Amino acid sequence: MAGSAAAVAIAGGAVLGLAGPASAHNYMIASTPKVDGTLTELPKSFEITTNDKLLDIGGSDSGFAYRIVGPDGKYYEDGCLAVDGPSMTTKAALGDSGKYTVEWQIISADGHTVSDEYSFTWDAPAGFRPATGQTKPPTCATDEGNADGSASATTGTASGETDSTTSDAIWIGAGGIVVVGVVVAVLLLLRRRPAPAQDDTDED
Ligand SMILES: [Cu+2]
Repeated sequence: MAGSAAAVAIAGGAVLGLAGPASAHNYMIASTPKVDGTLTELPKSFEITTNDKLLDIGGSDSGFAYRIVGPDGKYYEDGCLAVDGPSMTTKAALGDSGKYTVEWQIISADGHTVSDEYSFTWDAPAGFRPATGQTKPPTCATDEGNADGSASATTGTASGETDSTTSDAIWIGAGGIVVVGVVVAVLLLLRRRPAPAQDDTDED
């Protein structure tokens, strides 16, 4: 259904000589820590911000992933992630200093999956007690008694916004078709009907 709607919108745009609606994927515009940056303090949360709303259907975080991989190849994120508008956050207790990798996956506003990774350097402050990483990506534990509630605060408004964007495109496309239809109809009428004789002219 979305496919045919998009086809209609694109056809409408094409008839009018316009480009079809842009369908770009979300891309990362900011992050904590920064790409190739150095952390000297453990951030409250790790965050990736993209250029557009994330598609978090029903607030389920389905299709999203956020991993903080240590120099030892272990996973340091807590397994819980929160999606809010264009951003995704998670918490991680890092281990020893060294080079870490952030692996992330999000669902774009257009429903497509985008994933990438980047690295940062962890320069632990004096007295930091390194956490123990997991050999497998942890799942969000809700029974450990320290759930911070941020994951459950996730809302699923992105899908609604995307729907309205899609229907905007449909209406724009449909409008184009209607305009073209009217123009064609008028042209046909003008061609089919010879100019009526005006009653007060003397063209003969
Ligand atoms: Cu896409």
